[in-house]
Amino acid sequence: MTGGVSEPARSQAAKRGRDLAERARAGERRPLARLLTEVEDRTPTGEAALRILYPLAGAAHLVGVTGAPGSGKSTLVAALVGEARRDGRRVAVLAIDPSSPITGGAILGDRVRMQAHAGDRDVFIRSMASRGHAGGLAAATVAAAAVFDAVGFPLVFIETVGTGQAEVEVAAIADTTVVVQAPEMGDEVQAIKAGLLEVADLVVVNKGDRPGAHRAAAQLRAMLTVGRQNDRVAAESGRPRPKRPDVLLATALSGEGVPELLAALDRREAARRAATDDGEVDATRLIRARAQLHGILGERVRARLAEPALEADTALLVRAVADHELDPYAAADRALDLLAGRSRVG
Ligand SMILES: Nc1nc2c(ncn2[C@@H]2O[C@H](COP(=O)(O)OP(=O)(O)O)[C@@H](O)[C@H]2O)c(=O)[nH]1
Ligand SMILES: [Mg+2]
Repeated sequence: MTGGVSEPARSQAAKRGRDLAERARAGERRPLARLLTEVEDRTPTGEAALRILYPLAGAAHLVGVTGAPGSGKSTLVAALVGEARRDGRRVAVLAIDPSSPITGGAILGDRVRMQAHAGDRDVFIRSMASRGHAGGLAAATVAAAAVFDAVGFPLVFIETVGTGQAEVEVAAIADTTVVVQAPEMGDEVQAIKAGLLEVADLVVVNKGDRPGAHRAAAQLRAMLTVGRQNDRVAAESGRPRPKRPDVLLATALSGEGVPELLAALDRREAARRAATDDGEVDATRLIRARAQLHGILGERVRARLAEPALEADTALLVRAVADHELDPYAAADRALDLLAGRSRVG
């Protein structure tokens, strides 16, 4: 939207963005909440703030937590937050809610589970609607996580419901992705169907207190071992080697297995750091950067085409597609030509 913003409005937004960023960095919670809204809505203020904050981000460990509804993700995240607080770390939680942004029952439930941390100033819990993001859900999530990162949260949990493709994509942009399974309901099959195991770095079989939990973990381990044998086939066909996650057992309600899970997360993050320090390319962070760039590009293109100079020509292109005089691909190419100043439509 920045394209159509006037100069005074732009400098006003820059000032507000700077102010919010500074106060959030000083630890103020309300400016941080405001900042997240501005960033999520992709306002000029949000953009101004992100421009300041982005260079300060990059240090946090982003942990995606995904899995079927009811598998215990929120309970597990609350337990992980408690564990991380024991060693004094500040923790942020981004809960991506697929239902309505305000009345979502899932989030109401999550609030209850996060209640233990309600009075803790070093824990910040934020929910985000999964629909209606101009640049895409992945881009909005990355932007919000970058804010947490830059204002001093070294650990950020991103909880998504592992049902749709968008949610799977969001899981894939985290540094480490935890897929949560519950022993009932033949969940291991569900995870395969949803493509979840492909993005998993760690699989947690939660509800270890329930019958069948150990067996579910054993089945998953066996299945992933078979997968390992397929790696050679993948390598020979030139496809990237799929992830081969470890399987852990936990009981989020009692906290059993939670310290081990946090330790496993910390080990993975330490290994990732060591690898990048050695000059290895971090593929996940490239995917994350691409999601951001593509999200912003799409938005910038739309904004430019809506500017007075190109508005009429863009309308002609839209009309031509509607009348089936032009296919939408050709129209998109012409629109890009317009942006490059190479041609006019009419
Ligand atoms: N028995 C048992 N129930 C659990 C455990 N963890 C979570 N639950 C319950 O499972 C239900 C769903 O948990 P929730 O964290 O909201 O799942 P989410 O939808 O994946 O976020 C709640 O009633 C929890 O109390 C556990 O370790 N054992
Ligand atoms: Mg939940």
